[in-house]
Amino acid sequence: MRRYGKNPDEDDVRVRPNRKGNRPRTNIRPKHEDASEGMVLTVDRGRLTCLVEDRIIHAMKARELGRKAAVVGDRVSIVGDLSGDKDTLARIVRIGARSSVLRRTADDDDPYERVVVANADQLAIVTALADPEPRPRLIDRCLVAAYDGGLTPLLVLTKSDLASADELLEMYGALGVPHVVTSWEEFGDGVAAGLMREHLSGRTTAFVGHSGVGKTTLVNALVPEERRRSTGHVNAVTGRGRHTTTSALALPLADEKGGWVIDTPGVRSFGLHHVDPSRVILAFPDLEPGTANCPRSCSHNEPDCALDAWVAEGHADPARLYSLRRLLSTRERREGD
Ligand SMILES: Nc1nc2c(ncn2[C@@H]2O[C@H](COP(=O)(O)OP(=O)(O)OP(=O)(O)O)[C@@H](O)[C@H]2O)c(=O)[nH]1
Ligand SMILES: [Mg+2]
Ligand SMILES: [Zn+2]
Repeated sequence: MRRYGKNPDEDDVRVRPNRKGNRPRTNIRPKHEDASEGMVLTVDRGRLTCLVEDRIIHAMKARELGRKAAVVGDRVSIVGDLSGDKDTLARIVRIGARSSVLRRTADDDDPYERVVVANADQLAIVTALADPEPRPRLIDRCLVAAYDGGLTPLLVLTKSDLASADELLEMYGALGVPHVVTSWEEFGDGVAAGLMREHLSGRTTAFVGHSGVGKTTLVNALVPEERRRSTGHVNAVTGRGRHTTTSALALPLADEKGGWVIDTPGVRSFGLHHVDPSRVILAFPDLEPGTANCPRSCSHNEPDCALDAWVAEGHADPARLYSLRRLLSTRERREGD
């Protein structure tokens, strides 16, 4: 407590806030009232491509944003040259509040989390039925990330021309995750495309999965070529000559209800360091009431968990608890298992 005010430093500390009052910090900064609103379509090493009205604009983050990164799907405020002309670079001065965030860490021990996509409402978890072989552990991890991030999962099983979907569908039946089984043959006559539109129209869907499962093939079938070209979509070619996606990209669906699909680069793993089990359980409204008697900070995957008794009393389907536990335990197992 200051009694005599002899210390000039201390005086300074006390006086300074009074002079400026309690106004929020944003009032001190430039207001950018003239800023335009846009959406981030892709990010490539600090360069962002944004959609402002119907123009594609190149932009970079303004310094005042500090460390906060804008990601694909972000709604942003942009100032500067918004002509979209070649060699122009506008500045992103604000990142809007996000309705959802899809996060991942490189692995489970890695405290550094990355936001992959913002404001998506659906996560399409893409798995090939063969080539590459399905990896249920990765599906489980993506499901957990979806539930944790507030996205509705959609299971997309591709390459049904190569193998049957029965086994996987049985495995995920109890979870009640909506699913689509596709192959490029079906895409040709529009059957799967129609099905996809049923799930995709009017929503923003991020496509994730292992490399080579067919995410880009699907997205390309869903978005007319001229729309893709207008966003300057480029795929890099890997050493083996295959096209692989190198950065996330949002593309507008040609649908009267609107909607976006977001293609992302293939992932080998989906680290879940950031996940909070209490958020995951919210995706299981039939089980959630049964956690009322759980010990504090219960992992719902331990001997004292009250869910066992709840299910034994007949309040919920045991297969649902089994599925929840399988998801929660993905964090305790190594990914390749
Ligand atoms: N047999 C079969 N092959 C397919 C099908 N869909 C895609 N492919 C092939 O699978 C390979 C990978 O497809 P992509 O769409 O590039 O896969 P991706 O998931 O985008 O891969 P990354 O960008 O590396 O993450 C390509 O050679 C496609 O031609 C399908 O339905 N059946
Ligand atoms: Mg791809
Ligand atoms: Zn519990």
